[in-house]
Amino acid sequence: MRALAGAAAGPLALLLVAAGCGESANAEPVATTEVAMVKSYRFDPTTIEIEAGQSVTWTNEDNFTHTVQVDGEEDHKVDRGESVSIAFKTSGTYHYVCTLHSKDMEGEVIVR
Ligand SMILES: [Cu+2]
Repeated sequence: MRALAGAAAGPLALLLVAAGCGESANAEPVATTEVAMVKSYRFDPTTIEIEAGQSVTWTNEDNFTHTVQVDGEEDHKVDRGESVSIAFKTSGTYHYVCTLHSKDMEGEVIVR
């Protein structure tokens, strides 16, 4: 029974595993300048891609206050329902965190 199921489901199972990887752990960069802080304690999307000179706006849709701190920059507090915009002038990969929940909330801005 196990061998039969394995033979039939083999190729399909591989496809499902590949699709699952793309959506979760290795988050593909999303081309957008808008990031939401969604319930609970998450940046969505986690990794975004923009052009040099664009600004990214983070909007807090969660029920808690969060912050946005790009590595090496000042911290920006974002209360519920509020937002903050940060301009990225130079290309590079910028990691950022919410300093209140740095274990759970982090993301990346890739500037082309
Ligand atoms: Cu937070």
